Amino acid sequence: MSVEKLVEGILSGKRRELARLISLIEDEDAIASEVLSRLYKNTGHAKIIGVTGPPGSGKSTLVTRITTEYRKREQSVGIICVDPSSPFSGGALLGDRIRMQEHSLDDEVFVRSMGTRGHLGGLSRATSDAVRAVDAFGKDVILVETVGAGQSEVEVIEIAHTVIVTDVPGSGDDIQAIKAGIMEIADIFVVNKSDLPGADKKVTEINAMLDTDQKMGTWRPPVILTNGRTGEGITELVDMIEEHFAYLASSGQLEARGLRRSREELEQLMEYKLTRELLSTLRGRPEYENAIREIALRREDPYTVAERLITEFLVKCRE
Ligand SMILES: Nc1nc2c(ncn2[C@@H]2O[C@H](COP(=O)(O)OP(=O)(O)O)[C@@H](O)[C@H]2O)c(=O)[nH]1
Ligand SMILES: [Mg+2]
Repeated sequence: MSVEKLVEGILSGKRRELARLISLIEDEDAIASEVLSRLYKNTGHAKIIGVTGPPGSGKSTLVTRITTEYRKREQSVGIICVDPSSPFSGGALLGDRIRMQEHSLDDEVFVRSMGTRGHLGGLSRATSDAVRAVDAFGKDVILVETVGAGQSEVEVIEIAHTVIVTDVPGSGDDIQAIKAGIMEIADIFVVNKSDLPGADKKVTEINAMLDTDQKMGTWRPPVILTNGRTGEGITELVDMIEEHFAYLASSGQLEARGLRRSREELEQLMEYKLTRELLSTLRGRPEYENAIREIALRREDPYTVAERLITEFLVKCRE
């Protein structure tokens, strides 16, 4: 499929072309960057919501429920799922699959799970590119589901405007897990499975933890009780997402965030391309290979050589 056809297809709302682009993104195909570069000006309209938390805490169920609520509010929805254990990627319980089907017939909902092949760093890059593709496609809201565990999930979640961290009643150890890094990224806490014993206790625990948080800004993350099975608390949750977005806009953080992300992305791309460019011109050159030998023989040191090579490169660039 040509770049032209993909760009036009996506901008005119063709799901097949969007699905194709996401596959190209996953394969790190060069065409994907070309298409994304063409689509960039059409992005930046979607509200991006990250949902993270331990496996089995009800993320996929909540994502489905949130989608239903946004459809009621006449917003179109995209779902990107980075949870390998997710119903969207096949590990479904029958009930979840049936619930998702209601959306699979809805043209205003696009669901896609990301393959877990490749490196996790690559996965987070691929996820943000996929979100960008869905954004250009024109979805009003994009939900990104990831398992809350390592650093890569934290990175993935950085693309979201609003981060929802899910938890369930019981298991006091969870609180420790949350403290270890997920805590700081939460804009909204959800205690799901409110039908299970200990739900109120969990809410109190999280609130107590928030009380001791020194680094908290002007937004105190609310803790919301939900029941994924009945849908209780979902209206309140979506109201809170909207409130958080309005807060970001009115506090100037939305704009600041946009600038920060643009800078990070540009600098990451330049770093990558510059390094690749520099190394491809140096590798194989006798003086370069010789310098490496000299370093190994302790007749040169890598600090000085790196400094010299970069200075030489920059001087050449300025000529
Ligand atoms: N009892 C109870 N079970 C729930 C609730 N929400 C979701 N579940 C169930 O919890 C299981 C895991 O849910 P899932 O959405 O797949 O969790 P995920 O791994 O975080 O995406 C499924 O069997 C759901 O039906 C809830 O509010 N109460
Ligand atoms: Mg899931």
